[in-house]
Amino acid sequence: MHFNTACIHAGVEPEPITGAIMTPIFQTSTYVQPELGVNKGYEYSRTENPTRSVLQTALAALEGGKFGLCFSSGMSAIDTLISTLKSGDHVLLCDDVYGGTHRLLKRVREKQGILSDFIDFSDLRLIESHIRKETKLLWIESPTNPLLKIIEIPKVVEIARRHGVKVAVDNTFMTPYFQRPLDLGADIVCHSLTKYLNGHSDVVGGTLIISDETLYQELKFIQNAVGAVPSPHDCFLVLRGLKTLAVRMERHQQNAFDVANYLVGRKEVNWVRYPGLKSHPQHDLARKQMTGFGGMVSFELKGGIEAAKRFVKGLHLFALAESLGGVESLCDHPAIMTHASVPQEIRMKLGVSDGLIRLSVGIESADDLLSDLECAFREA
Ligand code: P1T
Repeated sequence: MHFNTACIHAGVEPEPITGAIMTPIFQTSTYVQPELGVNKGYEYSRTENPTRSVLQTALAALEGGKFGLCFSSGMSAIDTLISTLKSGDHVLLCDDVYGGTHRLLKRVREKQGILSDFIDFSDLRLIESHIRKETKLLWIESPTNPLLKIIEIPKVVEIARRHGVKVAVDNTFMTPYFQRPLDLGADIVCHSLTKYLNGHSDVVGGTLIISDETLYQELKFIQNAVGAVPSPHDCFLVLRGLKTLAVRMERHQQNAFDVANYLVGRKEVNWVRYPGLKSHPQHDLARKQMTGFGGMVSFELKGGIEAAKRFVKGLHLFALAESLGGVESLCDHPAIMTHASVPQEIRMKLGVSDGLIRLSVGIESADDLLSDLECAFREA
């Protein structure tokens, strides 16, 4: 089945009693058991829910994995994976990650003895030299959030295999439409469903996709034991969002190209980062590893925080808001918004400066988006 067809059909069967073509919202907490010790596959909705089961199957199919598990947020998906580790274990992460991932590792899990280092994964020798015998997991975002660096997933996998370490890829920015990390050798794929997979900015959710049955059973056990599960209604909404994933991603990309090319020509901008631009330092790697470049564009304004304040004030169509991946365009100021939880000295070292702006380019008419940016530059 081609990917576009799978977005609409994978995992979805007509409901057997009525023939309803859309998966119903099984808004129930529990299930009546016909006799003691006998059930119809469902006992309690923290453990299993039919709407969630369909979504989990669909997501696994789109990522080319055997198993999917869904959670109440991207963060709870990440934390469930971290919960497979024990005190003394070590995680090595790429340095430019979502601020919440940094906060979870450094301010929550470190107190419980799970150690972590954040390093530049584009330097493969650095990865090798930071792996220790306690290292259990390598964590990649590619492209990274917010600087859109590309990490060579197969090369990281090669290093991990040599050391018996697992590799997880947060594929939120690309979605399986443009990048399939399991095909590139990764063990685990993670998503914030809140973003492109749902696509309509009306759900917070997360998922983990895996093919190893033992790891799946362990994660499923934690999913039930901890209980950070999504509601049936949210699962329904994500299932609906998935149906248009392919067409949305094409349009996000088309608009992102227009926005990136427009920004390149502005004298108020120091640099523009979009993996589809030839000027992106890892454009060739992006072409090799991904089948497209997504809808996220980052750029640095000359004039720091004051210029940034004036710029965002001048926007009318791009909404000043955290998050990304919805049909509407959003503008984020990482230093003050999404990455405020990353300590300032680390942000500065990475290049998450006060002039940095991250755009989630939506699927509106590109002309309107460019006019909006024009207006903001006039203001700035
Ligand atoms: O927000 P939540 O659904 O819990 O997902 C967390 C998360 C995980 N991974 C990536 C790559 C993310 O970007 C996020 C959330 N990010 C934002 C809210 C943001 O604006 O970047």
